[in-house]
Amino acid sequence: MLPVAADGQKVARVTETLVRALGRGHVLIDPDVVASYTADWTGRWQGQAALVARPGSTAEVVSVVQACRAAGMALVPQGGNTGLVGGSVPAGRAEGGDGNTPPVIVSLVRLRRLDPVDRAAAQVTAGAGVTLSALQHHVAASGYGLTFGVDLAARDSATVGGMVATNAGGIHFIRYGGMRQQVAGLELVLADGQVVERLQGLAKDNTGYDLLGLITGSEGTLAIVTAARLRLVPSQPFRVTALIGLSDTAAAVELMAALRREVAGLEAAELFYQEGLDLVCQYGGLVSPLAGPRGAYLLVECAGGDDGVTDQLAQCLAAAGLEDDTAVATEAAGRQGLWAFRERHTEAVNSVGVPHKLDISLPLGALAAFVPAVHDAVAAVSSEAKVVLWGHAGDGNIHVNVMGPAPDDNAVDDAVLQLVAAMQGSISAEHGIGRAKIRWLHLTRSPADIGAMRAIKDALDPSGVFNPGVMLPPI
Ligand code: FAD
Ligand code: 2HG
Ligand code: ZN
Repeated sequence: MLPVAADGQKVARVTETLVRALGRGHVLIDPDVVASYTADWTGRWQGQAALVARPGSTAEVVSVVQACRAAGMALVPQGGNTGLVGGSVPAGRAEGGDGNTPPVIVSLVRLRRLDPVDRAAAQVTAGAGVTLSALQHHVAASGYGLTFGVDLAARDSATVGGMVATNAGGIHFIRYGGMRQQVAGLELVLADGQVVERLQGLAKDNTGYDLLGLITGSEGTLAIVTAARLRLVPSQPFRVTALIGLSDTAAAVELMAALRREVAGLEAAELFYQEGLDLVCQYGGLVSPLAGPRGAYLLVECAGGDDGVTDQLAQCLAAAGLEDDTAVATEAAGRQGLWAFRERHTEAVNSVGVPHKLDISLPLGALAAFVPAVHDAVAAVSSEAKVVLWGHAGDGNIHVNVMGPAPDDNAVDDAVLQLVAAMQGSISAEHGIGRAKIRWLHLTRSPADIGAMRAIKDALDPSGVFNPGVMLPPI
């Protein structure tokens, strides 16, 4: 360990170097300002940082990486800081780098390059710091009838770089897949400061390992994403949203199967329950259009070239005898009103306290059995816990939020994730591993899997400067 004075001198030297490279306004050292970057969105994760660097170009990112590497300081890449597994904030001292000095947070929000939409390729190149909503507006404004296939409720803050780094899923996964399916190219800064520029967006390119696929979902542990070349999909002019009250999860799974078969433009199939709806209504001052209580709710969105999608949806709901249990909207305001019941779950839960967040996926056939089983599993370890479930049911992805137990009491997390592993599911469907899930990685990844991941980390970041303490367990 370095003596404290040497530690302070080192931070001062790196600060000086970064001020020269980035300008004084983009090297943040005031403890109050730095503190606004060191806590995560949920309030569950917070740590210490030596400073925050805000590079405004790829060359400046290289300067930050080189300066930190030379000083033996670790780096925590950060985008919109909406991640839900603690990966975007430092843990504090004693992890990575020289194991003594707190890390540098590299905020990528100033990388706001937005190239003109490439109509022929249906692609666009965006800087890592572009928010999802800025990307959506940019693509819509091109007038080419294109849109971006991934959407999520944190759209006003979540960035392209963060979404690539987490391989974000979101509400349209059922139709378009997640970020990995949209990435046609990346620009990266590696741990040794070299830049990999792969932004041509070639449809076919079998030249070696799939580096783009590997970096997508690497949670800032292998490289810093500075820009992405993203695929676009045709925007659908007609859209219908339906909130459907159902007897239970099994009925929701059955309806989803029918929708997949019979409605060509199914874009979202989102599940939630009475507890969550009540919480959202209370928090947001909203009133549900369906009389409760119901055993489950499905929010469905279908989109297509004309209102034929409404007919397809109506026929499907009629066949299931659900017309009277459905609220439908086709106008933007009405659709947004229905989406609010689903999208406001995260903020409503956070308003009650710091939740235990478990983002799991299961084979669709196991979903109906999982719901009562997870309530039982949590009740068995905590009598005070309140469980709220919701998620992207079309993808078998349930967000298990548990309120009540202290944030660092892992009993409920353990009970839920053991159950998920026993049911052949995944302990992380779309949010990643971050700091939150490391101790459970072994439940669904074998020693051979984890060994391969570690070998990749060691090869690309041998000094462990990128996001130490995230994704991989300590050796
Ligand atoms: P951050 O939170 O800043 O970072 C996330 C991770 O990426 C960290 O490990 C960080 O180190 C790394 N990182 C960030 N930028 C870079 C970069 N340029 N290069 C390398 N590494 C980087 N997620 C979903 O998948 N689906 C959802 O439906 C969804 N809904 C959400 C709704 C709400 C209300 C909230 C608060 C979050 C939601 N999320 C969802 C989680 C979150 O929005 C996503 O994980 C998002 O992709 C994070 O983007 P960000 O820019 O905020 O990244
Ligand atoms: C969602 O789909 C997000 O609402 C957040 O992925 C989930 O807050 C959560 O647990
Ligand atoms: Zn989600």
